[in-house]
Amino acid sequence: MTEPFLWWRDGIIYQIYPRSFADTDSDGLGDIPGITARLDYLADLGVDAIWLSPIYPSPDVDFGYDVSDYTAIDPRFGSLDDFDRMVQEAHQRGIRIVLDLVLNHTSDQHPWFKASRSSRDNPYRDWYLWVAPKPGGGRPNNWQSIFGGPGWEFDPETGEYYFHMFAKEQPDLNWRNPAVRQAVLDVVRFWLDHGTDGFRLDVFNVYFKHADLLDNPFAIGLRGFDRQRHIYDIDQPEMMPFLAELRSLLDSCPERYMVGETFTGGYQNAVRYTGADRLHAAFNFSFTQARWNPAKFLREIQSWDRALGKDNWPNYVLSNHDLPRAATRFAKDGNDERLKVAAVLMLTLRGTPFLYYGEEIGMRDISLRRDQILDPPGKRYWPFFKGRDGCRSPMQWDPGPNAGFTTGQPWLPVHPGYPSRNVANQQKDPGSLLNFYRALIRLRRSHSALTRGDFRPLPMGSAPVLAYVRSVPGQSILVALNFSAQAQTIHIDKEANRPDWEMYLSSRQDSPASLQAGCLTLGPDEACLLGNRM
Ligand code: TEU
Repeated sequence: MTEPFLWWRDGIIYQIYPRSFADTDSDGLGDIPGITARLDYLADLGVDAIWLSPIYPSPDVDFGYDVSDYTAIDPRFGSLDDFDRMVQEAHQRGIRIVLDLVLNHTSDQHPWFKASRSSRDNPYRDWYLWVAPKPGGGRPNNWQSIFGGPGWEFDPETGEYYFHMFAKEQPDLNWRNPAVRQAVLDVVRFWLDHGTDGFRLDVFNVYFKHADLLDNPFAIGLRGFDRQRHIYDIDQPEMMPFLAELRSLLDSCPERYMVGETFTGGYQNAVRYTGADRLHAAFNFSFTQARWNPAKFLREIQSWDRALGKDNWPNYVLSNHDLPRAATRFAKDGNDERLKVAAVLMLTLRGTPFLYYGEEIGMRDISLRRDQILDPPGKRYWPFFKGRDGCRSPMQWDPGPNAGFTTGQPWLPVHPGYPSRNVANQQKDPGSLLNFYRALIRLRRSHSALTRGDFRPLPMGSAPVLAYVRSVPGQSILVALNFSAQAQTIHIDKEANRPDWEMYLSSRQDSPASLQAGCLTLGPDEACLLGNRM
């Protein structure tokens, strides 16, 4: 019996960075009514869920990742009523809502922290990590902030340090305090009650710190943060019972989902946090680091698959709000052909694909002058690291002013290439990346081999090609991806012996790959799918 469609396993999750998606009140920031207004676009594209980067009130030191109220909507994004309407409209279109929960730290403007810092005996004091200076007056230990410098900030008013893994305006919560854990579960319940289908947990494996606040040992690395082995400030065992508690809360409602952002560590680390009493998934960021080389992609796919085993479901990410976009990395020449190859890869592997807004039209990062940089680590580390603003520029909807994103002044510049690269233009062009995504997603939806099917890579020798077969009983799909700009002929004798392979989709509409006597000849940068209904 075929299993029914399960949105987070068989579907596609589309990440929206709300302040850059669509602005309806001309303040230059995207908002929730803007997202609601674009749900038809998303439904037409074929996504099954949207993950929204934080929409809670925030002083924006880290652009929403510093939350000052977990159970409200930032007024610049709209109201709770707007949120409820968006959820309802999304659900009517079969689109689920995933919210970003940033629970390792709050904003320093959160009432919890304001109370906590007000005096040593405030009842909220123990909600954060306050520690007295060492006898000589020094910091409690050597822990660092990922955004630069020591992780401890001295508060002269109360004479103690507090810890912050990110900016000093993002104090870390004290997860060992049961009141904090209870408050967090109440937040989750609040959003479940508002119809939220899932959560993305920001840096969840940083929540707990070692109780004795021991110094991290030395490691070789570039930045201060990388010059330590993070054995005492990350990945503490107390996380497991909490994940189980959170999971049982989610499981009390049908088809809820949580995906965690494992901060540092590869698949070994992700795997231990995934399972029936843990997360549904931990992000696989390996494609965000891979070079354009089919062997490297295959190695990552197989390592993750093997490590996750049969019981856990993989996922794939090419871009997000913290990293240069895939188009910037892989298609520097402005040509979208490689992006079609990347699209096929993402949408035909065994695993949940996460698409980042604008990926479907091949949006590239913007480049900013130093005085335009807004992102805290970008300001701190320029020119070695120019920050994360580049991948957060406004969505390019049409060729009109500000790409149709806002009638006001956009909070970040729109990419100068928008008059040609935008949704409206690509909708009209049958050969566009956007129309290719739409066709591919339709094909994926109508073929369970592409979601639930087995994954069997075909041996390619040294050819710069990745080819594999996905199959369920009665249906096989052969995917072939040419990672080079030259035509490639590959031998797929065993597969090709079947008589009725037919071309389902090729990224080269004009001259798709040809299959003759067990040889498949792919054009330059071609991605194609052949189907077989035996
Ligand atoms: O990201 C974790 C994180 O700090 C890295 O991805 C970081 O962006 C990178 O190393 C560059 O320094 C999450 C969020 O995705 C990110 O946007 C937030 O800034 C961060 O947590 C703090 O909430």
